[in-house]
Amino acid sequence: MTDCRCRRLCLDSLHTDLYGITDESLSGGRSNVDVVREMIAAGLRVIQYREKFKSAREKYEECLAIRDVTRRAGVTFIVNDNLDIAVLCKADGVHLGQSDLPYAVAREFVGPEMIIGVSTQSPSEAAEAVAQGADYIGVGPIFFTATKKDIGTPVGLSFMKYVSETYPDLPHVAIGGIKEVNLREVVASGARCCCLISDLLQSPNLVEKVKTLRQIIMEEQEKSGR
Ligand code: TZP
Ligand code: MG
Repeated sequence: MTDCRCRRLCLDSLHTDLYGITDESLSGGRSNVDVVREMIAAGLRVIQYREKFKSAREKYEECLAIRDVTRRAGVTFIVNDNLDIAVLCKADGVHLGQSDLPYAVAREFVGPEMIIGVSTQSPSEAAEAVAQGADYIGVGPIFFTATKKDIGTPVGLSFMKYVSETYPDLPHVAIGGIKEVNLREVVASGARCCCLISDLLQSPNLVEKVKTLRQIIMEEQEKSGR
């Protein structure tokens, strides 16, 4: 059993503007734990551990440390791919791609409390994720990105618009090739929550960068009357 923070609190935290994801290969020598501390200092409410180049042991140990700092800060902690590590480190949630274990199997494994997010790239994948009970969906890759190697064709802004109009109350995370320079168009297409992995991790000052991104999101949401 996990002792993840109250499911209700975690679900509420998904209605946020920026979703943080780690990637040590893009972090300029900082550890994932250091980056998580910076994300917390910047005020992010949801942070996902995503690490493609480490052993299960290393990932487990990092997740334990990240669980500790996120719990103290009251920040929702999600683990990408690894259900076992998510449960063992008592994360608040897991994130599943389309080639990870199916939602129903994952739910059986992690239990009823944990948040489960599912990546989607098409209306049919979104409909399936929603029907199965996903707590939030990933929407993307919106644009081309070099950060994730196994992506198909970018889905573009039209899919973001489709998701925001079809599932207005379902938390989502727009992802893939989003940067400060194109963030306005993503938000104008209906995105309420965005993830910018490389642009955030490679910025010289993460805390200042988050302030800038939040300002852009707020301005664009105001323009579209949200
Ligand atoms: N899922 C879809 S695209 C992507 C993931 C994890 C990578 C996004 O990285 P970036 O650097 O924000 O383009
Ligand atoms: Mg995955």
